[in-house]
Amino acid sequence: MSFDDLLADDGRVEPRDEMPDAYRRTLIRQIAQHAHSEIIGMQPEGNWISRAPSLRRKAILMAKVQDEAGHGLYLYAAAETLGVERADLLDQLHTGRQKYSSIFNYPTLSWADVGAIGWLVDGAAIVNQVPLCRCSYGPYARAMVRVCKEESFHQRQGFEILHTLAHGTPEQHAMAQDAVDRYWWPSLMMFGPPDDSSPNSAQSMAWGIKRFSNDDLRRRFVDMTVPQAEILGLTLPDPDIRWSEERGHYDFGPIDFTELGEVIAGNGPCNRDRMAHRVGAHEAGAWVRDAATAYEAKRAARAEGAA
Ligand code: BYC
Repeated sequence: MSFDDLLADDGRVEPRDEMPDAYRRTLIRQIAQHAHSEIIGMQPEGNWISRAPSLRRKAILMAKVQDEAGHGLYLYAAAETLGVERADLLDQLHTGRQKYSSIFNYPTLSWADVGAIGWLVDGAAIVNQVPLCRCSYGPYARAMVRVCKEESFHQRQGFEILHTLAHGTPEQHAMAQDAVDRYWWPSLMMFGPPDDSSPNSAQSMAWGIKRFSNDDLRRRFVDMTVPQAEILGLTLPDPDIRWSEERGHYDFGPIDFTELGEVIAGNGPCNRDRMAHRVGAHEAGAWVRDAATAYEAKRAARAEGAA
């Protein structure tokens, strides 16, 4: 079946199928940036592993951060089915030629931030990623199924942390509120620029890579989150949020997209630290990659000798 027929039939494009170069390039860009976001996303939460308030919290957080590494792994593997090398993708991340999500350039100042990331950031990730389970490219769509299951656990652990704090002492409640105040707007920015200034959306939707626009997903996230904030007993830092009977959605106030532009351009609060840490970790891990390569060469030589 031709590429166009396959898309018209809502079929899945597989690695060996013919596909336009621009489709391949768009997928490599999006999947690689998604993978980079997963591994950079380990840093803000990793910051709290040693200071989590109990052994139980520590074990849960370690498992979550480890899950993010796994998500990066599935996604780099999905990108590799398009004919690129993981080492090249990492090089593009390290040299600033590929992006990662803006959200991971904000600091985690208190334990409540771990809760806010789980509730809001993983919540936004789920809203963005559930439709990607139906993405037209098979390996990406299949990777997303497992990622979404794990993200939904992450979102609940964040909600539970915030619920505990919000129902604790006045100081704990204030800490939870402060985290939500700082993470709310950056979470809305995760969905990308508004539709009328999103250069990639129209083509990505025509190809069935994106199933919904940035603004549609952002609206869906707000609709899902407002009632949850009420259950938590926390206030979202937007006085304009109110239910619109007419639209059947919550209205919300204007988003400062100049901030998103600045963060994407490398000028967010933590961009430099995140990249320095990432590049440092990569360099420190060189001996592991060398050892794995040497071991594989030895194993292959042995197998050849035995044959
Ligand atoms: N941050 O035309 P647009 C996670 C870029 S992982 C940075 O709308 P597109 C998690 C965009 O790349 C979260 N850059 O683009 C992990 C484009 O630049 P390029 C990551 C952004 O691709 C660990 C330009 O702006 N999720 O949740 O159609 C722990 C114009 O934008 C951002 C994914 O990657 C941003 N926020 O739509 C916890 C999901 N927004 O590439 C949680 C998959 C836009 O042309 N990706 N840009 O140089 C997507 O769904 C889409 O790529 C986006 C952007 C909706 C993000």
